[in-house]
Amino acid sequence: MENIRNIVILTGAGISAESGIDTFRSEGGLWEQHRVEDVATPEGFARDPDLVLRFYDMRRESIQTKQPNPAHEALARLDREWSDRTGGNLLIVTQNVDDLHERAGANRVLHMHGQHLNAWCTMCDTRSTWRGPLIDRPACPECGVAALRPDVVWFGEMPYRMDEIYGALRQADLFVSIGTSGAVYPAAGFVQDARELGARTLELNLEPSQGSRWFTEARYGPASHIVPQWVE
Ligand code: BJW
Repeated sequence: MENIRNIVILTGAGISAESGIDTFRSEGGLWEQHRVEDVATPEGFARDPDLVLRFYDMRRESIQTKQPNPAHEALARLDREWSDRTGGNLLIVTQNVDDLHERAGANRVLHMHGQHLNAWCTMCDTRSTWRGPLIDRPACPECGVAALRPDVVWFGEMPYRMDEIYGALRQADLFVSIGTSGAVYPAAGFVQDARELGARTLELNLEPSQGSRWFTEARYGPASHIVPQWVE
């Protein structure tokens, strides 16, 4: 990684697949089992909150039983060592709502689509750590009103911390995309943004993504092999 100081790494569901967490669009993935309109839009939540809360309660429970894999561990090592080694900055932007990057020991992780282990009170706007089910309409620990929802970003909602992400992309010498299909914007557009801003672009995925033509370099295979190989 010669001449590279600042790196932005985008991760998607593929990095957690080998930890046993379902992806969305692979064969047998979550969107084959559930209708996106029903479980991942604000309209779906307004129509049938119980269905949506059950979907997220099930995933929140399951994710807590999963462990980081060698891909998360390799990125965490890179994250811990990068600034000492180079004086540069590294930011992991994840679309994933699991906490496997953090549990592997990564420090700089930005969850642009929210986090399973947070509940968001739509009444007082407080976020609280939440490990149990939400289905029983628990009251917000802050304001006492039963208006909690999973703190995740659904279609039609604004992903989190976009200014910070674009700020990091402007400084990036290298943009790396790992385990994402490139089907969902704005994350799918980061590669073009990074390229226009002068960064090198690298895709690490099981197969070419929808945006694969925008990458200057690519390696294909399971994340648990190709990510540690790239980091070494
Ligand atoms: C492996 C592997 C292994 C497997 N090793 N790899 C028309 C055109 C353009 C945009 C739009 C449009 N109509 C609507 C939009 C906007 C919309 C959108 O993009 N829609 C598309 C479907 C077209 N986007 C939005 O609404 C977003 N908000 C928004 O745009 O606000 C306005 C705005 C504009 C500009 C700037 C700022 C704001 C919000 C999107 C919210 C997405 N939410 C979800 C659910 C989160 C909560 C939850 O977990 O339930 O986020 S949907 C789902 O998709 C989830 C994921 O984060 C996201 C991306 O999925 P990901 O991670 O790529 O997973 P997969 O399954 O798709 O791919 C896995 C990949 O891994 C595959 O390639 C495999 O091959 C690979 N793989 N095993 C390595 N072992």
